[in-house]
Amino acid sequence: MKRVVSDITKTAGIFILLFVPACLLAEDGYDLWLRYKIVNDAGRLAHYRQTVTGININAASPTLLAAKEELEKGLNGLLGKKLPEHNLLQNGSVMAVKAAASDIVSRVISKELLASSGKEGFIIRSAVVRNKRIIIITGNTDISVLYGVFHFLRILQTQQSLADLAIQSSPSLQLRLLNHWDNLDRHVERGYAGFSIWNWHTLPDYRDPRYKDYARANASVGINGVSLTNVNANAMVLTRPYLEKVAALAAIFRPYGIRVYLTARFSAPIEIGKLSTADPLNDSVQHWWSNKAKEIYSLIPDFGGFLVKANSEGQPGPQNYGRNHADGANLLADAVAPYQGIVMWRAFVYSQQSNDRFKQAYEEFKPLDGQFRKNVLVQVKNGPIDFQPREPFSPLFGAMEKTPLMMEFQLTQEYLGQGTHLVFEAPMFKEVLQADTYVKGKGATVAKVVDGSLYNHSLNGMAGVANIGNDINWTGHLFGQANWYTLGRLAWNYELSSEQIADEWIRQTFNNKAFLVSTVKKIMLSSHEAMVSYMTPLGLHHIMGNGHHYGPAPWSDNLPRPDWNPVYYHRADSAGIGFDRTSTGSNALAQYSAEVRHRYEDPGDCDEKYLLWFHHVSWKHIMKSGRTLWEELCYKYYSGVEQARLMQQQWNQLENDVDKERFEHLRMLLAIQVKEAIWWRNACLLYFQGFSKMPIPSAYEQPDKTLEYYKNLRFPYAPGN
Ligand code: GCW
Repeated sequence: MKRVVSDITKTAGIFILLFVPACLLAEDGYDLWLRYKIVNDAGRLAHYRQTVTGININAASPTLLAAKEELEKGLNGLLGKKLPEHNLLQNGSVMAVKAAASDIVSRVISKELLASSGKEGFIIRSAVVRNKRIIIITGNTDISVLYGVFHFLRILQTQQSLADLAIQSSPSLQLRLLNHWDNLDRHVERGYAGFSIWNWHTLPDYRDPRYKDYARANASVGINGVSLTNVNANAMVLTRPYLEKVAALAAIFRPYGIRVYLTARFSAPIEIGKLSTADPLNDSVQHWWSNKAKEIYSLIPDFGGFLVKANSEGQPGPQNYGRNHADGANLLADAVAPYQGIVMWRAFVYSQQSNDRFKQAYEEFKPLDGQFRKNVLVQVKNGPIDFQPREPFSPLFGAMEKTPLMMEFQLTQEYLGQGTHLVFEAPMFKEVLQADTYVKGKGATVAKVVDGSLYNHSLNGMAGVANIGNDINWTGHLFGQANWYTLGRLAWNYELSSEQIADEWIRQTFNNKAFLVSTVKKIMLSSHEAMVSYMTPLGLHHIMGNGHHYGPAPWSDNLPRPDWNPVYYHRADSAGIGFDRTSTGSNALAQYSAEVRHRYEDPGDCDEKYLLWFHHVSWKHIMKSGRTLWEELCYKYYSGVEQARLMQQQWNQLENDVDKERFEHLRMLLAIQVKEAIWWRNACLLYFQGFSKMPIPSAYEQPDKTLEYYKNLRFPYAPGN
C-alpha cells in the first residue's frame, strides 16, 4: 500500500513538474531579479537559442570568473539547456572580454567609444568576425565586463531582441552605495526584514554563501560599495578581530566590484584607543586615526573609507571639542587619503537649537563650504527633515558650490509603511532628482548637483539606506526588492524613468506576460502617491508614532524635544494647519534660491503637494479644486485609501499569473496595507477635526472607531526601533 501511495505521489510530482507552467512554481523570492527561468515565449526562446550557442570567456581573474559563472548560470537557465564553451569563435558565440585583452575588440569597437566608456562602462555589440556571427561584451576593465554580462542577461530576462545589439552604457555616478544600519548584535535599525545578514559571530571563518549572492545582486545593478554598519556606530568594528571579519566580507565582494566602507564612531580613539580625547585637532588623535587607517588598509587594500554621523541625535562629534564638521571630516579624510580613501560626512544634524529643524543642516554646513578636504563628500538626505513620504528637496543641494554633495535616500521604509506597505520608491527619488534648484538659472537640477556636473566635482555619489535582512526574500516585503533594484539602476543612470525601472524589475521578478506586466506596473506606479495621500497629504509631515515610527500619532506632544513631536510639524489649531516657513514664520524658504522661494511663498500659488510644508493655512482656504482645505484633506485621505483598495483589487486579478507563494504573500500584505491606510485616514481626520470643527463629508464612509481608540493603541514591540 505504502509503495502504491508513493508511486502515485511520484507520478503526481512528475505531472506537476511537467505541466505546471514555470511561472506558477512556488518561489520564495530568494533569487531576487536573477531568477533565470526558461524563456516562456516559444518564438523568443527559438530566437535566443539560434542567436546564442556558446560562451567564450577566459576566466583570467576572479571578476572574469564571476562573469563566466553568471553567464553560464543565466544562459543555461533562460535557454533551458547547457551551453558549451566556445574556445574558438563560432556562430552564436557570446564573447566576454576586457578590451585590451583581445584584438577582436579593437577591430570591431572604436577607440573613442572605449575611451568614453571609462572604468566601469560596458559595450555590447553584435558583430561578424571571421565570418562568424558573434556577440561581444566588453569594456576597459574586468568589472565593466561583469556589468555587461548582467546587462546582457537583463536583455534576455526582459525578452528583448538580440538582433543588431549596439549598446554602450556608463554610470552617471561614481559611488553607488548601500548603507546598512546594521548593529554588531545583528539588530538592524529601521530594519523590517529580519536580522542583519552579517553574521559577525561566525565571520571570518564561516562565509555564508548568501554573501556572494548579495554581491551578485548588487553588481547586477551596478552598486559598487557597501557601508556595513550602522551610522549610530559602535567603535568595536574598528578593532582587529572585527576588521578581520570585515576583510572576509571584502574578499567575497571584491570580484563583484564592491568596496566595503565602515561607519566611524567619532569617539573611537577614547573607546578603543584609550586616549583621553577625540579632539580632531589633537596630535595623538590624528596619529591614532592614521594608524587605524594603516591597519585597515593592510587588511583591506581597497577599503573605501568612512561614513560618519557626528553631533546628531546624541552621537559624538567634533562639536564636543568646540570644533566644526569640517575639522571632524578632515581628520578622517587625512587618515585615509594616502590610500585613496574617502569620507562621507552626513549632514543629518539637529543638535543646534534653531527655530525650525528644517533649517539646521543648512545652517551648520553651508558656512563650511570650501573647508573640506578633497576626499570628503557631505552626504545629504533627500529632504530637509527625515525621509518623509514627501519632502521638498533639501536646500543644501545647490548651496555648497565647493563641496561634493552625495545623495542619501532611504530604501528601508521607516516612514513608508515599514515592512507591510507596497511603495515603489522610484517616483519619489525621481521627483527629488529632477527638482530644479535654480541656483545657476533654470536646469540646475538636484541630479546635476549630485553628479557633480553643476560645480565640476569629480567625486560624486548616491547612497540608499538598505532594506535588507536575513528574511528568505531579503527585504521582507517582496516589493522592497524593487527599491533595492531602483537604487542601483538610478545611481547608474538617473535618466531612467520609474516606468522603465518598474518594467524591467517586474519582467525579471515575475514574468513577461503582458497582463501581469501592465497590472503590476499600475500598482507600482500609483503606490507612492497613494501612500502620501493616506498618510501625509498636502504637505503634512512627521506625524507618525514616537520611537518606532509605526502608524499615525499626529496628537503626540510629550517628547522632550519639541522637534520630535508631530504637533511641532503640523501646527493645527482652530485657525488652520501647516508650518509657516515663509518670512512671516521660520523663513526656511530663504534657504532656497529666489525662484524656488517664489514658487512656494504664496499659499494661493504654491504647489499643493507642498502646501502645508510651507504655510499655515485656514481650514476654509479655497484649494485649486474649489474645495476648502478641510474638504480637500478629507478628499485626499479618502482617495488614498481608495487607491490602496484598487492596488489590492489589481493584485487579486493576478492569481493565475503568479505562483501561489508570492501571490499569497502579496495578497495578505495588501490587505494589511488597506487596513492600515484606513487607520491612518481615520486617526488623522478625527484628530484634525478637533481643530477644524467641520464634518467629514457624509458621502464618505465614516470612521468606525473613536479618536481615543486610536490614541490608545500601543506597539511596544514594533520592529526596527
Ligand atoms: O530617520 C532617523 C531614524 C534614526 C536614524 C537617523 C539617521 C540611524 O529614525 O533611526 O539613525 O534618522 O539617519 O541618522
